[in-house]
Order: sequence, then structure tokens, then C-alpha cells
Amino acid sequence: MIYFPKNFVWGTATSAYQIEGAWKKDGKGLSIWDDFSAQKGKTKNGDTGKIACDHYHRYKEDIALMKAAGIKAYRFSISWTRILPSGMGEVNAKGIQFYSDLIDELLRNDITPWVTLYHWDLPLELEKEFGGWLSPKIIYAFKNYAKVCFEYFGERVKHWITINEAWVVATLGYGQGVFAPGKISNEYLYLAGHHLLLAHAEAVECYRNKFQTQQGGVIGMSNNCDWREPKTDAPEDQAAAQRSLEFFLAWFADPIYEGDYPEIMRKNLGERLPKFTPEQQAKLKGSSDFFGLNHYTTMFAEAANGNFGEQEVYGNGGILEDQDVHLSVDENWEKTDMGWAIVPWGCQKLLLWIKDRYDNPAVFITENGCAFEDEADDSKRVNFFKGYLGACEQAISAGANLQGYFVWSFMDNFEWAEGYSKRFGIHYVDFDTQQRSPKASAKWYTSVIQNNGF
Ligand code: PNW
Repeated sequence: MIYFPKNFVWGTATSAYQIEGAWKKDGKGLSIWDDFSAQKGKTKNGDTGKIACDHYHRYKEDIALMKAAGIKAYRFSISWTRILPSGMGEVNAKGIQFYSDLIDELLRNDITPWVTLYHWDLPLELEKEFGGWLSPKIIYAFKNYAKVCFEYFGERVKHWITINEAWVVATLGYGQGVFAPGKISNEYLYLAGHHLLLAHAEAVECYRNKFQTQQGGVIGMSNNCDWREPKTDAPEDQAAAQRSLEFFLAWFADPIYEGDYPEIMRKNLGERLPKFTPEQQAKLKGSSDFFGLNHYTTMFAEAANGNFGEQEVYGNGGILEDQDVHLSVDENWEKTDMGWAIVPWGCQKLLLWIKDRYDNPAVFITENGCAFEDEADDSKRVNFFKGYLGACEQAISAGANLQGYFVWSFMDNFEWAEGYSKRFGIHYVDFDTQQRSPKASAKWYTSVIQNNGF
């Protein structure tokens, strides 16, 4: 039996563009993902989120499934362009109504809403007007949007996540160009990352100054990180693994917990890494009430000593060269349909790394899950969760302050560049008929929540 602390938060997660559909309904403006997925060759089979799971029309059905599964907390994201169709300016009443109804429906079903403000669907207008995350103008646009959300929803929403996975936004969107807006540069990613952090800090300051006291909620950021295991015991490989974690997670977490980027980034990147003013540092430091962590996989790291070529895993964008690290996986590790290795002990090590580096903050795993084709017993997915939840339990026993876990994802959905080809959900969705039903993993998760053990 594996036991979790009494008030452990058991949840599941989704994001707006991946499930809502209704891409132009009720005054919604276009986002960079509407634009990107419509471009030839950007997503597998040309898939887009135009309909997705049609959650916009079926949210009541989906919440009923959540309730039936015994899920206690639901993390979803707000589509910025439903609220502010061009990113700034007039509020779209119908967009407010949709999220207001969704929140009410959750509360009626005793499910706690955890709301992500930015899960990658930047208003296209802001991309066109000033280059989105590449311009400091985005900081105030984001703050303004966040403020609207706090005003309309903050009486009912007590858990806020400003930005989902700044690393993905910066690296895949502005470094490698495989995600919207599809830019490729070894400078842009650090500039975008800088503005993501500053936007987070402004939104948090706004929440704390104007809303937090009356509304009594918490706010933080969710960052993604794999574990990096030294390929060998050699000191240079151990240093490479550490460096790789610093370029991955500490890139965003150090500014939030320490007020500045890791030294190794400053050293290796020189002028490509923007600097914070002392005022910005003060705003950033301490700007999260909890540590949101999205974790999926583990890779070996070894010192590259300047040799790059075929071994590169994440492609260009410069980030591996910047780290001077080679990444690889063990051929014997089992892999998901995304090719991501299943390594539960990596999760445990990462949780303890966070504990040690950031003085044991309250951590919520805001995403963890795996893509697998459906099987009747859904055993691959169940085994994945068993492994990772076991690792969480061990990390807690070793002192990690882990307080919650959100399965990614509640249902099969639009998996970005992979379209509908990759299935992460604990609920099956038939995209032709829009029927959904719980997979065996959903039933298994229910039993974990109920028994708090397995
Ligand atoms: C996360 N990587 O994305 C996102 O938050 C989800 O929207 C997504 O569906 C889920 O994980 C599964 O992919 C990631 O390359 C995308 O390391 C790419 C990476 C990590 C997370």
C-alpha cells in the first residue's frame, strides 16, 4: 500500500486549445495556435484544434465524467482570446460567460478549479503587432489579461497558475520552431523566456496587491523538467547533468526563488541572456506561492566537450550547444508512444533536487502522464501511473513537500505538433462521434483516490 498525506490534492489537467474546439465561436479571437496549426506541415496530418474534444459545448458532460471518476481538482486553462479577442481592449462577455459557467459547474460538483492563465494560445494580434513574447510589451498585455481573470473569476478560483511551461514556450516556440509561433533562433528563446518570467512577476504582483487578501487564493507558475542522470560517474558527466537541469528548470525557477538566472547560464550565454534590473529581481524573488512541476521523462546527460552532431536530441535552437551536454536514453528503458522513456526513479530524484535547491517548497505535480494507444485493460498507462505515484510517495518519505498530483490528461486531446495521433487521456475520445468514456486507467485512478493506495 502506498499512502499519501491527508490533504493531498488529487487532480487531472487539460488546456484550452487542446480540448475546447469552437475556435471562432462567440467572439473568440484567433491565437497563434489557430494560425500555426493551419499552416501546411506544422502538425501531424494537418490536425488543428478547431473542434478538438468540443469541450466548449460538452463541458457539462465532461465534468460529470470527472465527478464520476472521483476527481477532486481540475486544472484547465483559459483561452486569452475568448476573454480579450485581440489580446487587449474590450472584454468579450461571452468568453467570460463560458468560463464562469464552467467554474460554477465544477463547484457544484465539488471539484476545485485550478486555472492556468497561459497555456500557449497567445492572441495572434499580439504576435502580429509586436512579436508576442519577444517584446517587453507582452508583459503589460499579460498583466492586463490576468487582472481581468482575477476580477471576474477570483471570487471562485483560489488556485492560479500564471504560465504553463515557459521552457516549452521559449525553446520549442522560439528556439527550435516546432511549436507556435515557429521561430528558430538561439537568441530568441532566452529573450522570450525573459519576458515570460517578467510577465509572470507582474501578474503575481497585481494579484497580491489587488486581489489576494480579499480572495484568499494562491498563485504560482508551472514549469516542466525531465530528470537528467549522469551517463557515468565521471565528474564531468555529473557536472553535465547538473548543468542540464540548471538550463532546464533553474532557468525559470532560480529567478523565482533566488531572483536571478543560474550562473552557468550567464557564463555560457553571455550577452544572449538578458539581465534583470534590481527592481525586477525583487519582483521575481518569492513570486510563487507553490512550485508547479510538469514531469514526464528522464535522459542521460554527458559532457559534450564542444562536439555536436548526430547525437542531438532536441534539434537546433542552440540549447544543447549552450549547455555543452549530450543527451541520450537507455535502450532498455520502456518508452511511451511519444518515445519518452518511463523512468519513475527520475521523478523521485527530481523532486529531491527541487527540495534541496529551493528550500523544500510546496510542490504540486501539475502534469504527469503518458501517451499510449488504447488497450482494453489500459495496463501500460496504469503501470506508468503506478510507477510515478510510487516514486512520488518515496520522495515524500524522503522529505519532499509534494502536496498534489494532476494526471495529464483528463481525456485524449490535440497533442500540439502531434495532432490527434498521441493519446494521453485517462478518458477515451472518439473524435468522429465525440463520444467519450473512461479508460481502465480512469477507474484505477478513482480507486487510488478513494483508497489512497494501491
Ligand atoms: C506538456 N518536451 O507539453 C504540455 O503542458 C501539454 O500541453 C502537453 O499535452 C503535454 O505536456 C504532453 O506533451 C510538453 O519536449 C511538450 O520536453 C514538450 C515537452 C514537454 C512537455
